[in-house]
Amino acid sequence: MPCSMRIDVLTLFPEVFEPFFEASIVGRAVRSGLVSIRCVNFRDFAHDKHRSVDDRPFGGGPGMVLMCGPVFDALESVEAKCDGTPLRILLTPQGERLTQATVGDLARRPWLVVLCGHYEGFDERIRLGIGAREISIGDYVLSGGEPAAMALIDAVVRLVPGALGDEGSAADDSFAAGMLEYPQYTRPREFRGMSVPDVLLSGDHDRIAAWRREEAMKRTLERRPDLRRGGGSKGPAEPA
Ligand code: 6GU
Repeated sequence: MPCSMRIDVLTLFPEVFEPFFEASIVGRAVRSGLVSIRCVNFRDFAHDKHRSVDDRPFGGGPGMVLMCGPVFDALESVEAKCDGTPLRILLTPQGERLTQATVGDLARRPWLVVLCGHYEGFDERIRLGIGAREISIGDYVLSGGEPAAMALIDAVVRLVPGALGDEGSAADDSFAAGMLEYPQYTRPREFRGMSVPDVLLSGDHDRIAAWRREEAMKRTLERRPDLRRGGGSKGPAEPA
């Protein structure tokens, strides 16, 4: 299988990605050569003998700020290794919130470079200078961009054609059609007094499809009415 996507991850913690890149759907896509994923450590591009990558903020205040030098050098080194221009993604809680629509767009790009921030964030000149798409995975604070990078990469890789065994399953996913998924059951037919709905055992594919559409709609209206109002790309609606 030809490699249809390349992803470079720039991070201070490459080791946390190793098991993730080997497991499940992402692992299988990597092993089959469908995607190629590499990690680069900002620290390998530090400019001093202490291998510093961060420093105290000008103007004072808590925490440390990721410095320009190692970030620009790491980015330029990664991009020099390959022809073409990647889409740069800066993971930050200040970015646009990630949605399935964005994931679908990213899955069509041949090359992504994903930058994970840490500490109190990036020097503002990194943001200004690299022209990245800035993405957040939700309205809560993570200690760093690494879990966000894993979420984004998982969501993107499963949409690369061939990554899922059954090509139908991505189209059925929650959010793919602005709907949550219908309930699923497997054996046994009865568990602790709870039975599988009869329709699923009926063998009548039209009735099963109708039941699933109805359950998906019921669940979506109950839990995420904002998805039906066309707010799916923006997350839950703001309270009035
Ligand atoms: Cl991308 N980074 C951090 N540090 N926190 C987040 C986030 C990203 N997305 C949601 N919270």
